[in-house]
Amino acid sequence: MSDTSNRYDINTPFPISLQEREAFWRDGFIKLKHVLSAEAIRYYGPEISRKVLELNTMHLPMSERTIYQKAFLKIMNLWQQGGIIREFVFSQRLASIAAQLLGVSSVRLFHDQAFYKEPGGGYTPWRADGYDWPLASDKVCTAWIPLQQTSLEMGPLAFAAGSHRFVYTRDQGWDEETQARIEATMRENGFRLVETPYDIGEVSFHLGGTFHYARGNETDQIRAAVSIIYMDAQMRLKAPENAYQQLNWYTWFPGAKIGEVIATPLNPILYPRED
Ligand SMILES: O=C(O)CCC(=O)C(=O)O
Repeated sequence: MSDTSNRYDINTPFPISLQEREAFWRDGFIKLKHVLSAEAIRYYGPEISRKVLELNTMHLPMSERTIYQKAFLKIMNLWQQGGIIREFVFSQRLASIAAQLLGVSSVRLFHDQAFYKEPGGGYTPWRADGYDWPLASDKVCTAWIPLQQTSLEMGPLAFAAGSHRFVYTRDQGWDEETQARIEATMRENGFRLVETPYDIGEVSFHLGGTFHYARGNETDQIRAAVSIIYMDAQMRLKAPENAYQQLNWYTWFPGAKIGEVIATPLNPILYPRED
């Protein structure tokens, strides 16, 4: 383990209480303050941002982009860049929180993604990612880690509390009319919208089935965030039920076999650390 991860305290335990675990499974998400220190964000954040902007291939003006392209710049599996970015994604503290919330003894990496919402960037459409994942159980969660204090005006990740067990169609459009319809459906089914700012170092964790969205970035500052998706280390691949699941199998689990534990080189065990 490198010295810098110890210096910035991203590997020490962060105990989750029974109440927090119950709230996570009741609401489908939880927001936790003080998971990372401001120093850690200030140390890892600029290097992640440098890499995201270096790897970004989206240079169209906002007015010429699709709704999805307006929402964010997206770079995937940043951990493969190595160095301190890998160190960040491999944080023991974050992975152990995921394991505690999921109630499993060990978690693997599913994948990571950077979501950079530019100034004037549009809304992140409502979605529940689990529809696209060929996973045999619900023991999978996403840590959403903003790399600055994130006000409402910047577009913090927001959740429909309790929506993780709601069965809905995956094939929703991304236009504003559809967004309003999904939001109304969430409301009608009693799923409270939780849309609140994030303090520096605050991190949310949500289940694959939880509906979430983010409003557009009305500020002149970029809203930088990294998602790390963790799954039970014993997670098995299920037979894909749609084209998205098929694509995600080939992208994130190349070579994994249906019915077997997903353990490709792209899915290292993150907690407990093996080396
Ligand atoms: O950062 C965003 O706007 C979207 C993030 C997201 O959808 C996720 O982490 O699952």
